[in-house]
Amino acid sequence: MPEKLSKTIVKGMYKTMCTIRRFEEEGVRLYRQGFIRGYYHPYWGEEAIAVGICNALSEDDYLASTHRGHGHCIAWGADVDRMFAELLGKKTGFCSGLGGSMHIADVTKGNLGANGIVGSGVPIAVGAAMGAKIRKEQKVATVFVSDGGTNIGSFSEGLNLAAAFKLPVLFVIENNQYAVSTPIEDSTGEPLLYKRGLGYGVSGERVDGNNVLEVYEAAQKAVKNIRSGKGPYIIEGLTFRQSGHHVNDPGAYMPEDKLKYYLENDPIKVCKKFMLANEFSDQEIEAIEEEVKTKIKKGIDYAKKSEEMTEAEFMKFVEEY
Ligand SMILES: Cc1ncc(C[n+]2csc(CCOP(=O)(O)OP(=O)(O)O)c2C)c(N)n1
Repeated sequence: MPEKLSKTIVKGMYKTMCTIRRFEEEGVRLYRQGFIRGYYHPYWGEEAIAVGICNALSEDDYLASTHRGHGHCIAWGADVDRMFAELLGKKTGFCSGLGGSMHIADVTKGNLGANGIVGSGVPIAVGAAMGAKIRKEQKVATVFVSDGGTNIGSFSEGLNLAAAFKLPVLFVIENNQYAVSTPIEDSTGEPLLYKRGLGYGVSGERVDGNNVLEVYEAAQKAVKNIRSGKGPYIIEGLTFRQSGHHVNDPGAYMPEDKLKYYLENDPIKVCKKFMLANEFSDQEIEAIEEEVKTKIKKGIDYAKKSEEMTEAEFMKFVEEY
């Protein structure tokens, strides 16, 4: 094991990545079986970014997420029982089943929410960071945004404000190379998206978004600098959306060779290869995967057995808010 890493950390990161993957596989199955309404945007294939970043953060920090946010919430430590319950519209879910797949939030734990409005996590995180700075708290607000989200005005405005006030914000660009059916090369003249920050005085870097250890190392360094008052930073993780935009999009416009490359370099495969070369046995890895399977099964059972809100309970929310 390389000096800077411990076996426990690697095991934890692998377990969380497997949890996200299984959550999505089973979530999509539940969607297709008619248990989940609305849209479903799977995070599979991008696990290394959420997990590498969140492992470098602390429980007191803030998270702002996207419409593809299940992985961010799980990496942040959200209970999968309550996440499945939210997806199934049950009152035991994080938002009593009223938010669904795109709006999982737990403000009591600093998770300021996934969000269906592209780019909207940016002002939320920047605002949270400003609050932390005013209160003299050492918190970091992390916002995940995908390549399409970097073209939204709030991204530029947020970068500018964060830079001007040296706010503790970590901007994480998940460059999965597609915004619905638009490939990245059709939406920007500068493929290195972290460079968007340079005009505002915000530095950044691109890392291999399919390599959890690389993401984790960059995040550790960035978080340390941000916490010490050096202001915002951008980490761009290059990855690939492994299927269509949402469950009902076959993604036929995605080039097969590119997809094949990224499936072969899938973040879970990459991490497993590292583990087998560094002190882990097949049996140890299988044991982690079995533990995850059991946890996910328990989560689905919990969600299915949970109740939906009654009409009277639902109306109370409408009247109160
Ligand atoms: C402000 C806004 N514009 C348009 C949409 C419709 N929409 C939903 S997801 C999406 C694409 C987002 O692409 P990207 O930010 O790259 O995220 P990805 O789906 O690749 O994770 C669009 C255009 C929206 N939800 N919000």
